[in-house]
Amino acid sequence: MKTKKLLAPLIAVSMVAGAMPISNVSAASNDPKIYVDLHYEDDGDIRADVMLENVPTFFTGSFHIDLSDSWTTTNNSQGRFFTTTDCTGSGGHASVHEAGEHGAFIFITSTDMENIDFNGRLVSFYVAKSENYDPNNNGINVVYKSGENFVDNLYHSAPDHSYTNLLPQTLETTPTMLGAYEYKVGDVNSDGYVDAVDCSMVWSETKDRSYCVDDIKNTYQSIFPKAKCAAAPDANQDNWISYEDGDLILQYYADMATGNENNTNVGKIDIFELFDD
Ligand SMILES: [Ca+2]
Ligand SMILES: [Ca+2]
Repeated sequence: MKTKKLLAPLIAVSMVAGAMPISNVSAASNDPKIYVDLHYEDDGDIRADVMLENVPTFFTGSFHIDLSDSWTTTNNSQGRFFTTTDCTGSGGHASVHEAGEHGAFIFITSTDMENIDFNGRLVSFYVAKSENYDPNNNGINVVYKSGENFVDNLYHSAPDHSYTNLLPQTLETTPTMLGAYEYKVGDVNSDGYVDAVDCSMVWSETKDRSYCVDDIKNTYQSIFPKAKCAAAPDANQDNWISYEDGDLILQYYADMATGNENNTNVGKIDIFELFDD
């Protein structure tokens, strides 16, 4: 009976849960950074979003991404290797090319040689686990490469048509991805189910306080000892573990048990990237 009473006001709460999950890269700093954000799509494809943050405007650029031995580039189930979206509207274009067995090469240009703000999701491509997949060594990072006929760069042009390469300084302030951890949203004890046990674990730890996922990314096991990562208890993926996340977990469990639809991200497989920042 108590449960029934409790569930009624939760419908309004669960409506916010469909929002795009925010990145777990620290937002505190204004340093320029380029990083990869991994997502499981509903059909099981793993999408790698190439993200730019606080990078000054530039007019052309190219850089390499090291997928580590754990990943290879692949086509998604619709046969697409990459998708370019966000920068297209601002007069820019980005493309992804295979670079060796465990690498990708990104090429970006403005269509009229003008400096453009490319921040946000630059481009996305698809990855698959390699036969050497190692969950403890699977970071995907931008690397600086140069060769006899090329050098990786992000070129900002000055009014006198001189160029500055922004890439070295950007990589200096970009955090390194140490690992990417698969988890089920809301599965706090990592038993594969999102149920009342997970709900009670969240409620018992959040009676008096909330936890920022970023703050406990290395120490979460002292609070949620069996969780696969700090983000697992964060049911609405707002970067905070709070009492409401327990509510959403219980709502999900109740919906599954009663055959109701649940449109939140709870129960979905996601990937938490651990950075060294
Ligand atoms: Ca569980
Ligand atoms: Ca939350």
